[in-house]
Amino acid sequence: MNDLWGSRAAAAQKASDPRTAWFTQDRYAMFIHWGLFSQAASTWNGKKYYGIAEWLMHPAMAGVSKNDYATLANQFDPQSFDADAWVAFFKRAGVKNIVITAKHHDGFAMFKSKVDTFNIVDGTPYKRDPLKELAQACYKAGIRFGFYYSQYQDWREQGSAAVAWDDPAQKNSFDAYFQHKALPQVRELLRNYGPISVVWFDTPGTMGEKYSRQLVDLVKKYQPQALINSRIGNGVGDYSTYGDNEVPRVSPPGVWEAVDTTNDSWGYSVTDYNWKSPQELLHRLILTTARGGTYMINMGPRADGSFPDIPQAALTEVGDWLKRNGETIYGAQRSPWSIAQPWGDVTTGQNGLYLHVFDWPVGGTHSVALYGLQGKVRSARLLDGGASLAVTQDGDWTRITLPDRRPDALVPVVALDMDGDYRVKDAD
Ligand code: H79
Repeated sequence: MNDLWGSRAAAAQKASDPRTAWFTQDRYAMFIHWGLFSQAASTWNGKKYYGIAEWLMHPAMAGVSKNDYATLANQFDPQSFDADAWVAFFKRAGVKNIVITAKHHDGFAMFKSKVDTFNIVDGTPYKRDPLKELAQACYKAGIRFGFYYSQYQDWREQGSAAVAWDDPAQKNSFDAYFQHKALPQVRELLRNYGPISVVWFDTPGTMGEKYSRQLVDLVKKYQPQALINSRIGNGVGDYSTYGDNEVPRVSPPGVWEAVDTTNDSWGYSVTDYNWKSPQELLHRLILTTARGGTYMINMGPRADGSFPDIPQAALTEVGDWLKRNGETIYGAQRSPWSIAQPWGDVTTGQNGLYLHVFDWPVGGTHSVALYGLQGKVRSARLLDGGASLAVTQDGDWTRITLPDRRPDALVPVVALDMDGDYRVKDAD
């Protein structure tokens, strides 16, 4: 899916690129899907739709024409948007980087654009540029700022969400759209919003390599430190993005990220209540770190600029856990085992291993076991609270005895103090 394997090989070769150091260090980012689709929120003419809200125009959802869809802009007026409040939430959640939709497939720019009036400043009653305010607030607070730009699909230019670029009904050819809108808008974003952490492209479709390269050249010219994800297409990105909502089961090589939703939609939806629990979100952050990746969790703000309560509370709980246990994620490395353990998962820190116990043993001997660890474990303790724990190393098995009572944490962590030898028998 989404040019995965080809670009992963490209990124693997660049694993030592020093520009990616912060990305693999920080581990945790927030994705923000916000646009005209947030206004519709998966409804149209009083009818509810069940799918990813930002795809409402597609015939498989409401099948809204581009002229009807454009009327959403007349009401788009996010009076509750407060960049500093958003950033305070990012801090509280413990993310180090954010990526926000500057333009999604619907073609609407959430920033001031001189090349197309279909943008939030020129086309809505709001008349402000929220990306400018957000970029500045992030910069002040030391949160990295990146943007999403749908470089291939642009349903406004394509005339419909279902029509391919080579259809004779097109107003524009792909090349014309790319030269008159995509490139100049990405240039605007690269020039007017301060330092950019990540330029996040999506669904390259059949876009040729010359287009991918033009985008790379543009990013290199204005923001040489910015990282580009693999969905630019044609294997020219700096790191690999897995499929939507995919956390790989086996550790992949190279620099990569998993992108996940808090419910089942990216954009705000009034029909989707399938929220992941705080524990499930934390498990997926840990599983991603344990496989060596960076985790980006999505939030879909309401059209008015406020965040829905349930995911906000859930991500705040994860942030509270990170305040006490952050060393197991930030700056941590992948597990010496390339897959998860039966009881949880492992990350590697400065002085040893962190065992994240998802399933606290009930009954029998309260222990977790590791197979094949070669190095010596000097001691074991609960990371939060510090209680020391008994360890035995007998042949291929290392066993840590846990307290009978599960510590009161979203995920309890056992820290193993070791001498730097993390080799594992029969593991890569
Ligand atoms: O921005 C988010 C998604 O909108 C975007 N990628 C993430 C980060 C994305 N682009 N393409 N896809 C997701 C694939 C979408 C497939 C589907 Fe559908 C959309 C399945 C259900 C709705 C279109 C409509 C195809 C089938 C029905």
